[in-house]
Formats: sequence, C-alpha cells, structure tokens
Amino acid sequence: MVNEKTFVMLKPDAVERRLVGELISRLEKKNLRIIAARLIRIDKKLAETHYTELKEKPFFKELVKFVTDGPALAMVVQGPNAISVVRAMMGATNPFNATPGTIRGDYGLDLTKNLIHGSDGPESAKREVALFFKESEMVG
Ligand code: IDP
Ligand code: MG
Repeated sequence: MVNEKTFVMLKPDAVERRLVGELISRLEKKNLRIIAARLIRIDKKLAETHYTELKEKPFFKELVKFVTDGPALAMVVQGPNAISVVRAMMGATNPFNATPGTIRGDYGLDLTKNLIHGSDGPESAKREVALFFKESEMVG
C-alpha cells in the first residue's frame, strides 16, 4: 500500500447543486485526508492545461466551457492508494454506466456534468496537484 496524493475537483455542477458537503463527506468517511482545498473559478487557460490530453476530442470545447462556467472545489486528497481509491469511488466517466454506490452512479445523469474529477494515475496526479497547488498550501 502506497501513501499517495491525488488531485480531486468537485466540478461546477457539484457546487451549483450544493453537493460539496455530501461529496467531501464520502471521501472523509472512507478515511481519506484532505490536505489542501480551494474554491476556484477556473479560467480557460487553466482548464485547457488541465485537460490538455483531451484537446483533440470532439467534446473538448464543451468540457472547457463547463469547468469554467462556475466555481469548483479543487482539493488534494491523501491516503493509501488514494489515486485508485478515489477513481473507484467516482465511478465510470459516463454516469449512465456508473455503478450505484459510486458518486457518479448515485448523483449523475449527464456525461459532461459528472460531478467529480480525480487524477487517473501517478503521473497525472503529480502534474495536476502541482498545477493547482503550491507545496506550501498543503498541510504536512
Ligand atoms: P474521467 O473524468 O473519468 O477521467 P476523461 O475521459 O478524462 O474521464 O474525460 C474528462 C471529462 O470530460 C469527463 O469527466 C467528462 O466531464 C468529459 N467527457 C468525457 N467524455 C465525454 C464525451 O464523450 N462527451 C462529453 N463530455 C465528455
Ligand atoms: Mg480523466
């Protein structure tokens, strides 16, 4: 078991729907630790950098518009195998396929507005944590 940091974002639909408390509560009940958190309005440049690997996808523009459309809660979450644990808690990308019991399975009905982002591996976790937070903003 590796103690990992992962980047998690509660997307603008989660904030708009007042689900922030509930979704943080799920992560905390799992015994994951929030070591940094900030409510932010993501600008176009940051959204495009964050999702750079998807820039050729047909839905890229729609995705950038969605994540820049309102405040989002950016977090760094830490715990044993945190990257894959958070991914499992999120559920499948498409909420229509996501298993009940997962966040997307329980709260989502829209492929773009799927509530939560979590890094998909160690490389992206490192990159995304550094993109959104300074080392000094994370509690030790
Ligand atoms: P992930 O969030 O489960 O890692 P990615 O493939 O990395 O999924 O896609 C990033 C985000 O882009 C998704 O969470 C969702 O908001 C959006 N998205 C993914 N696929 C589609 C699509 O086919 N149509 C519209 N939006 C999509
Ligand atoms: Mg992804």
